[in-house]
Amino acid sequence: MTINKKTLVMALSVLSIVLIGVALYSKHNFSSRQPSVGSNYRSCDLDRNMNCDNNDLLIFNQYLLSALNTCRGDNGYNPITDFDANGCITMDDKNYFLQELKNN
Ligand SMILES: [Ca+2]
Ligand SMILES: [Ca+2]
Repeated sequence: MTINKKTLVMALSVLSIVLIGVALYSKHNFSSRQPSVGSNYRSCDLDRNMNCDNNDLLIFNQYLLSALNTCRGDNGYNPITDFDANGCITMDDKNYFLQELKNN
């Protein structure tokens, strides 16, 4: 791929617009900043290190042990473990998790 000057200028303009937007956005939200769940992390990245790996599998297994066969509203229900979002924690959720892990 060849990058001509016009493309480069356009890319730089887009980049600066994005940067200004980000700057304005973070300034605007500075006082009311909240951690937004699942914004930059994949759902299989349970320890939030930007990677889906064996550590996440270990964490998932721990969650699963305490949450297996619970449904929304039950004691021990953990929505992080509900990968197919059907409101109950089953072995299906583990399969979904493993699939997501494999797609890493
Ligand atoms: Ca991880
Ligand atoms: Ca489920």
